[in-house]
Amino acid sequence: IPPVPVQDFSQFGEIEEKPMGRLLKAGAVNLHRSWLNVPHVTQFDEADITELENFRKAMKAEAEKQGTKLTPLPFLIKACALALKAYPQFNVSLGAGGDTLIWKKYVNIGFAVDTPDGLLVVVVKDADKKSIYELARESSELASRAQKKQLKGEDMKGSCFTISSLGSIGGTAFTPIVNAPEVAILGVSKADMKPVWDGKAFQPRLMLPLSLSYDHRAINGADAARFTSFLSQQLGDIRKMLL
Ligand code: CAO
Repeated sequence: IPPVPVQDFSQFGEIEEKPMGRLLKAGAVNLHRSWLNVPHVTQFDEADITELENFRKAMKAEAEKQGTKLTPLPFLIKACALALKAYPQFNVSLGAGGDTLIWKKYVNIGFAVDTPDGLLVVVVKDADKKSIYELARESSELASRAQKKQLKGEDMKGSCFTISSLGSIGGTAFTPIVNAPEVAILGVSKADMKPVWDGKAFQPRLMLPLSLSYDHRAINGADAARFTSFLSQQLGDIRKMLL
């Protein structure tokens, strides 16, 4: 690829050149490799999380008694784990020659953690087999270890699918880069109250924006739309997560 021409910025004003940190450099290599190798498409959708948020708020005190903080993240992990079981074509990696698919029989969900040194992806193993409380406890423990630079190698390995949640910060949508060799990543933006037509009137509903980027070599657009619809249904009626 043609290189970006080097410029002397000091001719325009004062500058300071600093080395990139180790984490930032490693992230830059991974993201650039994925960007160049993976033909990306992003599918957008929304989930009505009005009931989920009511339930989550009602359970917060109880969760604290159990020693954990109940954020939307464990529900997202659970919904993604169920979606990977329902649509196993998202739980694959391309084989070395590019003409086979490796189907994974386990469901490990990674999620991005924003730390002062850069981005880290930590992994909740066997997420499909864990309760919401277990997912809450484990994900907050992993995120806190990431912040304190106390992660072990194992904590960052073996992810099948990644969640990048920017919902606590803001934004309406974004196009995350697939964490190759995975074939899909879910971007989550800030939930917002919106008027939703129920057939008779507009109702105020809390809508969560979802952005699913996927590797178009492994996944087709129709399956991506089915996957986000499924996620939207699970998050829209969390009773379905029990079935
Ligand atoms: N919409 C609205 N509010 C949201 C939300 C959403 N989608 N997601 C979280 N929030 C709110 C919650 O309501 C919560 O507050 P209360 O529990 O008091 O109601 C608060 O934000 C908690 O947010 P949190 O960030 O502490 O916890 P989390 O479990 O949602 O997220 C983590 C944890 C590690 C994912 C997050 O801290 C983080 O690092 N996100 C950044 C990831 C990132 O950088 N991605 C970019 C990667 S490049 O593709």
